[in-house]
This record gives sequence, C-alpha cells and structure tokens, in this order.
Amino acid sequence: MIDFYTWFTPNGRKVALMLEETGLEYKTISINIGKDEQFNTDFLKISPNNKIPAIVDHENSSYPLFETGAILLYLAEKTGQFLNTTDRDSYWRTMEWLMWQMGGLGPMLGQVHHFTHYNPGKAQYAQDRYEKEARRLYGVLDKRLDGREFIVDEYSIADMAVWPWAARHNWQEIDLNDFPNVRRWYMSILERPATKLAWNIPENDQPLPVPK
Ligand SMILES: N[C@@H](CCC(=O)N[C@@H](CS)C(=O)NCC(=O)O)C(=O)O
Repeated sequence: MIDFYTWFTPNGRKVALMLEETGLEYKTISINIGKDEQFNTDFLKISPNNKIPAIVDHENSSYPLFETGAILLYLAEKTGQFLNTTDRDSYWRTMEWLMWQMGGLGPMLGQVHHFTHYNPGKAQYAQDRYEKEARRLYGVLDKRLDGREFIVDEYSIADMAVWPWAARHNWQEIDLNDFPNVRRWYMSILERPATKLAWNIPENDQPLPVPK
C-alpha cells in the first residue's frame, strides 16, 4: 500500500495519473495547501520542501519520496510501466521530456497561474513575460507532437507530467485550437478512464477542462 499525500493541483495530478494507470493500491491523504497543511510538522518529515505531492511506500520499508519527477520514476521502476527501459532511445527521450516539464513547463506555467489567473494586472511585466513564455512552450510541445500520438512512442510518464499542466490552459489564456497537435494529444489522454479517476483525487468539484 502507498500513502499518497496530495491536493487537486497539476503536480498532484501527475502522480494521481500514474497511480490510477498502474493500478497500484494506494490511500489518498489530502493536504489542503489552501489551509497551509503542507507546513504541518508530520508532513514536513515526508516532504521537507513543504510541497505536495509526496508518497510513502509501505511495501518498501515505508519509503518516503517527494518531487513529482522522482515519484514518477520510482513508480515506473516499481511497476515496470510507462518508462521503456529496454529501448535506450525511448528511455532517454522520456527523460528529456520529463526534465523539460520539471525544469521548464511546470515552473513557467506556475508563474502564469500567479500573474495571469490569480493576480491579473498587478505586475504587467511579469504577466507579459510568463504568458509569452507559456505560448513558446506550447509551441515547442505542439512541434514535438506533430506526427506523434504521445510525447515519446507510447503513453509514458513524460505525458503524465505534462498533461495536468495543459489541463489548466484556460487559466493560462491558452486556446488549444492554436496548438492542434497538443489539442489532439490532450483530448486522447482526457478520454482515458484512469485520467477521469485521477482528476477527482482528492475529491473535488472541478470539471475536467474540455477545450472549445
Ligand atoms: N517541483 C515540485 C513542485 C511541487 C509544487 O509546486 N506543489 C505545489 C502545488 S502544485 C505546492 O505544494 N505548493 C504549496 C507551497 O508552495 O507551499 C514537484 O514537482 O513535486
């Protein structure tokens, strides 16, 4: 059994997607970041950077892990799923795009959420900068998905890392119709049964975002 400490945010949903896809047994423990529960002493022992998500794997000496990139890789290794380790090109391409999400897409879109969605008009320079960067990153992803069903060969942890951020396209003032390959990819993942389940972890009233 895995304890899954999370909240219904893009980073939380990356791991929710993986847990649902792999069929691993897990228990959800809500950490309401709107109420600062990420700063609780017990949670900080598992996630010292005070961020969700984190896991504790009781099948592996109650092993604690934070940072979604590490968690996705850990779960891929544990299950042998969603990361091709035999084809070295596929493996490194998955790493490459996972790192792209962790180091670029996630942090940049996180800024868009702050300056464009939560605080529009408060810092015009920052808003313009991050919106421009968001469009550039969506363009990079659109090019990558041209002629490809998924980011790397088959559905992988790279797609799972990126998809929940694309699911906030409305918050980012991004029209997915401007990025047709991303739109197609986004919709195909949205239709997966595991995605529909993962979206609601922990239970919330947000509808699954369907682009215009
Ligand atoms: N790089 C981290 C980012 C995690 C992250 O930013 N989590 C946000 C929610 S999406 C959070 O817990 N924020 C609470 C806080 O910063 O206090 C990861 O990939 O796990």
